[in-house]
Amino acid sequence: MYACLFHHIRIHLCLLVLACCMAYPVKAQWLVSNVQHRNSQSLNGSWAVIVDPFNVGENHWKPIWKNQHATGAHDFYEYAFDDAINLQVPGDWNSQQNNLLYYEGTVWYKKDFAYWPMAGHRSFLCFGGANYIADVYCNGKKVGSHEGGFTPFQFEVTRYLQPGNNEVIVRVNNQRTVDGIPALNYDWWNYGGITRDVAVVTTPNKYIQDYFIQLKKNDTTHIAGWVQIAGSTQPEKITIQIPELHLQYHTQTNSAGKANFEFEAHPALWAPAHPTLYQVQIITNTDTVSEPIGFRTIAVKGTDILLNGQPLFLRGINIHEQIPQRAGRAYSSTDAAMLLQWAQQLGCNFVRLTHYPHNEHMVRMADKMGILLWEEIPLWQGIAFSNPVILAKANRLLDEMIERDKNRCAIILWSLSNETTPSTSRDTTLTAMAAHARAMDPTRLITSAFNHVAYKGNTVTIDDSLSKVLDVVGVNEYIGWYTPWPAAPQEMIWKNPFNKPLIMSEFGGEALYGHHGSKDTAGSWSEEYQEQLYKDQVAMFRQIPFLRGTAPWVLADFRSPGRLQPVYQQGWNRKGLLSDKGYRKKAWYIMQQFYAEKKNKE
Ligand code: GCB
Repeated sequence: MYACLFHHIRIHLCLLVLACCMAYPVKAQWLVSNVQHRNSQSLNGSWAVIVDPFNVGENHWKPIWKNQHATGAHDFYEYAFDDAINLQVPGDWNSQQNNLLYYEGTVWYKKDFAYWPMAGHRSFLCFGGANYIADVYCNGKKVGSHEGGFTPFQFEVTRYLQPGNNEVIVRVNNQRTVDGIPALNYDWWNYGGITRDVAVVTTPNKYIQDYFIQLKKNDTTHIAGWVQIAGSTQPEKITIQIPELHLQYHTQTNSAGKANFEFEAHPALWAPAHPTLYQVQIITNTDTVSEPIGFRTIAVKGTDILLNGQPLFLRGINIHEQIPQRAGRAYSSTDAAMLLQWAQQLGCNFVRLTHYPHNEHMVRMADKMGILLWEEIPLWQGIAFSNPVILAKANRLLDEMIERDKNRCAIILWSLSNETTPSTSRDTTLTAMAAHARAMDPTRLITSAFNHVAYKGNTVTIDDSLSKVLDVVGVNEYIGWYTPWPAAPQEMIWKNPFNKPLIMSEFGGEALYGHHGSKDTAGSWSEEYQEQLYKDQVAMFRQIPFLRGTAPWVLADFRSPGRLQPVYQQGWNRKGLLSDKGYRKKAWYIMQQFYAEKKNKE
């Protein structure tokens, strides 16, 4: 009986520890930037998985992460990776197994790999992303945890790896939580799993950990930034080279391993029409890294957005990280090329990556293709702002997004949030986040998408007071869909007391591709209604003097569990300009024409 009681207490203790771990996961540190161009071994491919709906694998008296095998006659284990099913990584589990389509819970992943540690070197396990909480074990030891489904995380595993066979086990749990970011309810599929690339990166003991290399704010003739070396307290020589520009700059780190720099340079400026990238090399005595980097400035003047000092209109579109035809998460550079080519076919020079940082392929592809980006963290409606843990989590997500993408010239806007309801705790949190993002990256613009505007007769006033902490105001409006037209579109008047550029960051309505009906009835779910809505929106846009960009909601239909209309939606949000097979709806052509006109005026 005592044994039983003891076992019971032990289970409860384990559950308590588990609850604490899940509520306060260890902050994974940013250890290696530019993972794609390092000496690395990919762990992508087939991983063995155990689906654990009641999350018993951790508190089990023989935990799954130990991956033990029966030896004695009375020995047995109620799990086995050896006979388990496999899932592809990167990839969500929902689209790979029919019975996991709606699954929200724990899945254990295991990968075996051969690795030969090199003397005088360090090893890092680098995950591009796993939704939502990941606990990582290497050869039977816990190496760390991470919370957040859309940002990278890394752990040093030098002391855990051994020559020859190695094993990594990851528990991924995608249960929604009240203090999560995003929280309990959101309008996209809760794709779970190790959704992005995994690699082991090998570096020398003293290595180039991170760097920030961009044009100085408002200055097209100086490159400025910093390089951080890990593993050294002695001054280390650093060379920054851009061979194509015949540039070679030498400097030295301080006792904290950091070197700040600024030097003259005359690069061809990166812009959508000529997305020039230069191979930039950073060289120390022990390490070298290199990657393509573009140079441009971005600024705001009154209600204008200036790219390289020139005003521009952002011909945008919202994109979810989903391949509609596959009904699953996008994860590769081929996926990124397809989504961004669609955007270019629409006439876009700008994409809002909704509602979370997309995989790194997307951002690097935008650099190459010349597409400006808005990148945001998934602080989406319904966030528990009164809980102080939210600010800490949100700042950490901002860190992880900015750490990964700060050298990508395509990104011009960091977005803090989407459709948050004004309150004291919301205002304090977003204000602190804006300051945090600016301290991390003083070169880019800060924005947020708000939906609180005041309607009076034919006048719409931007009235979210938080607009004052932003550089560019984003407004999501669904006039013609969730909000009836208060007046004829061409008679609508927009007022902006903040004297800042406005991006209409969302607008649109639903239509089932191939379904035809009344252009006057929203409930017809018809292409004709959606087409008319876009005509009306465009008519209204022409009357807004401070409008500097538009981004329809959304490029393609996407899966969403809350879209329950059994005939027209069937679990899909149908606001796409493209169908779930990638076919163009009538509204596509309205936007395409508007963008062609805008482009002609450039
Ligand atoms: C919004 C949200 C977006 C939704 C969209 C909709 O305002 O920002 O995430 O998917 O509306 O379709 O309702």
